[in-house]
Amino acid sequence: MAEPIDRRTALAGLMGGGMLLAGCDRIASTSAFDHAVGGARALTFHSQRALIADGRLAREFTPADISTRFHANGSTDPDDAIYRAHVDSGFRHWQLVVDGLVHRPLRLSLAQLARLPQRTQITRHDCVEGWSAIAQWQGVPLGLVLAHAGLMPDARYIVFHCADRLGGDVYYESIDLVDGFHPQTILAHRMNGQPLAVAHGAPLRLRVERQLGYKHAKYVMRIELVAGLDRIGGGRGGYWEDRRNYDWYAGI
Ligand SMILES: Nc1nc2c(c(=O)[nH]1)N[C@H]1C(S)=C(S)[C@@H](COP(=O)(O)O)O[C@H]1N2
Ligand SMILES: [Mo]
Repeated sequence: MAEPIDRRTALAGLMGGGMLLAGCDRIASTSAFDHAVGGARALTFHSQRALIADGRLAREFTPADISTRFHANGSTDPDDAIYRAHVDSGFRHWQLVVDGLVHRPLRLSLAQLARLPQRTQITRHDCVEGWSAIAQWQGVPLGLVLAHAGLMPDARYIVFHCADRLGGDVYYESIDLVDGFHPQTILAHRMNGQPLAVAHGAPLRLRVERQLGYKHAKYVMRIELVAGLDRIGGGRGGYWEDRRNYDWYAGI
């Protein structure tokens, strides 16, 4: 698909003011303008590219397809003291941190996340260990949160820092902006109509439906926007990528 706006056109549009924007894709040009003026809904060039780069959707299922059992895998009950305190207080004081290469670092409570526009989807989770299960997930499109935070031009990757450790190392994962702004990429806080259980990543987990299970970070505490992944964890973009050489892009 041809890009509706390229960097040169966008820059020309910005320098020339509103007039030159008339011929451009509406969302892209508005976003470029917002970005240039530091507007509250700024999307960067990268994120515009992400929005249009690959819109393919993962398959969605019907309520009748939902699995009666959904295995919980990896960490299922983190023992981190701060996390335990959040469990004990029903996550009332928990806040998601969004920081790094953003114009407006955010701290969002569960209540605030629940008040943002929601997406609900019934999808199949595929683990490399050889099992799959279908569930309904509800959450906030990650792209919305990113747009609120306003990405800086250098932001290329989204890192999810988790509350749990496996074998001594903190679990983390990362995705690029293409998947970050994909409509089915959500920060899920409900599963099958219930608040997310601890075993499945309470209070908040990533659903990135076009990739394998290990990319779906549970217990997300902090989302960090970075220019590169080399200085995060072992430098390969995720816990299993570092440990077992799993692919960073785990497309299904
Ligand atoms: N924080 C964290 N996220 C994680 C894991 C983990 O151990 N810790 N395991 C991953 C793997 S390998 C899979 S298959 C899924 C399992 O999600 P589930 O427990 O809801 O089935 O979470 C992924 N995300
Ligand atoms: Mo997995």
